[in-house]
Amino acid sequence: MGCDRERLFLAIQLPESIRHNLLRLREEMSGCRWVPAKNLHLTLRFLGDCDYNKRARLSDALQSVRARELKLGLNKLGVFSKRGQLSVLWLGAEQVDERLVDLKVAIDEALFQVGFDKDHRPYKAHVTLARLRHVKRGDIESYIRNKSETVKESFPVRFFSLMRSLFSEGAVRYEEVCRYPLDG
Ligand code: 2AM
Repeated sequence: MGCDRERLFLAIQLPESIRHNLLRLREEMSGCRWVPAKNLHLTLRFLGDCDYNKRARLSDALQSVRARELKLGLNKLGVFSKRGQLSVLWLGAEQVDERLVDLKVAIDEALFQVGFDKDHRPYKAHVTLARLRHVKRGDIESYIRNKSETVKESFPVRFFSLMRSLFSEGAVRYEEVCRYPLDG
């Protein structure tokens, strides 16, 4: 392996059936860019550009993570804003499974042990559905009102994934590098 850098993150991937179900949440909305279905995931930890050394430490740490299988509910829509501007339409859980929090804590602790910084941002478990840079607030508010009752997905999570983010031909693509099983 060379010394090249890779942009990495840890995520729970959504099963194909859920990604398929979520397609019905899409509708034309001026200024809204929907995330391609195959890219939908829930980030556990963004790692950024990692060189060979960092990847080796990462791999050791992730092998040591112990956490239980969990159930991921996806039943709540919301938006994030940045500096007063809408940025993201997200799908998350009304009530987050405690085991998801335990998994996040176990990952952060294992990474800290091998020299990664603490994750300073408060963790908000979510799946990014769309980028909203040019959407009117009223449009997204009425979209959320209309759709909220229709999202009731949930699925068992038996592993988490180390993902690589690639950019080519003007598009972002995610590739699974490795899977880490959770305890049953
Ligand atoms: P987002 O979807 O909410 O933007 C891969 O880029 C994943 O890592 C995305 O799910 C992204 O979250 C998340 N992520 C977290 N922090 C990031 C950052 N500083 N830069 C890019 N992506 C980040």
